[in-house]
Amino acid sequence: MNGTGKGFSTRAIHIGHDPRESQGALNPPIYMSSTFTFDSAEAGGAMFSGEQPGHFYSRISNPTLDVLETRIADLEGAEAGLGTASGMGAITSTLWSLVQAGDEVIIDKTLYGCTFAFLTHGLPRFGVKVTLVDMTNPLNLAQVIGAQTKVVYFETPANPNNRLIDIAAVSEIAHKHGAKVVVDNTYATPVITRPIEHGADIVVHSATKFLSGHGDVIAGLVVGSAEEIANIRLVGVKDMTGAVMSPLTAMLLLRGIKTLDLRMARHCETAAKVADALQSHPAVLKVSYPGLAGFDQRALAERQMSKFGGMIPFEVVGGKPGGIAMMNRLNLIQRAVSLGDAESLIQHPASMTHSTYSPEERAAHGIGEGLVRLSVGLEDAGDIIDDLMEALGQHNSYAA
Ligand code: 4LM
Repeated sequence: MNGTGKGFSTRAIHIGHDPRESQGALNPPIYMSSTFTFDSAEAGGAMFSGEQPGHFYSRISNPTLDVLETRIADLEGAEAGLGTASGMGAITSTLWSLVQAGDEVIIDKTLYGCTFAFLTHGLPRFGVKVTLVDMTNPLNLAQVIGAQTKVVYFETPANPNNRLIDIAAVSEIAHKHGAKVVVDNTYATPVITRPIEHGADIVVHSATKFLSGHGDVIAGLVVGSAEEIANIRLVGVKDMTGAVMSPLTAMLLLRGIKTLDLRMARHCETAAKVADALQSHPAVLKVSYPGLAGFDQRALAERQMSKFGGMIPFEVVGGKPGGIAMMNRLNLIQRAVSLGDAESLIQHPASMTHSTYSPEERAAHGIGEGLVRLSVGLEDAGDIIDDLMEALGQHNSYAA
């Protein structure tokens, strides 16, 4: 199907697969094949040298992944896409392709815990300088960026506290200095924000989350220019990480993405109701949801996001013990890391997803010890709110 002029859901369902090319199969076949045969030894050589297109080994490309990669690139407004074994596979394969010893990467202060660990503990071991900047004010970036800077990296909204970064403002500064902008769009998904339209060069995803939507895969995706994606495929994934996505995972992601628009609408609609209910509860100190009138970066949220997401970080009276006790009283909402699933999930970043930060780093980066993070699922809003209100209603022992 030619996607020109077609809406997001139509493209999410059709782009990249023509049933007539697969014996009429409505869904693309799952090519569970590690290797592909050559018509002749010469043809094999020509594929290896890049002179002849075609699949020859699934660490490099696979027809089922082709469909997914075409689809996510289209939805993000990019030229090309790449599937990886996990979100961390997407992030590490991208950075290993873009930097070498002596280069600098500038990162925002708030990132998913393992991304933070890779960037601040991993890359510097190989001679890459990593500089942390509070990019909520893009002028902070302008003050430190230099000729050594090859990559500017951030999440928006950031995990776990929903800080937002102005993609257009940061990209303008980065490009003036010849640096590439890499944005982790896991939280927003292309339904809410398409970073490339705002000036970013490369978008990475933990597709494990909203894109899959069903908690049944670990997967990652990268999109960008055809040239960048070829580089990340042939250097990052093929040689540096080997973080290849399985064709079965690609199929499950294609299934998830068909309903992405519908699911995001519901996640966001319910999250707005839940954020409102939490905010009015006396045992809740702070709710950081971009859809709330009192959200710190409300103007940027309205400019950069078409909806406000399914993630709600909040703090209850009583700090960490108060938050943990409240989590333990929940019955419907599941205590688990990850996000974007049909099931509502709750976790405590300081002891779980962000335990890779030291307490001092968490304090400096706006990740409170008492913060709990709710991923609002697809259950009925009233049931999610009832569960929270019941857990919070018994919160008197922590009242100030
Ligand atoms: C979590 N997150 O927060 P894989 N980028 C972002 C993420 O939130 C994550 C990854 C990358 C959580 C996992 C336990 C913004 C993960 C890494 O887990 O490698 O697919 O993605 O709960």
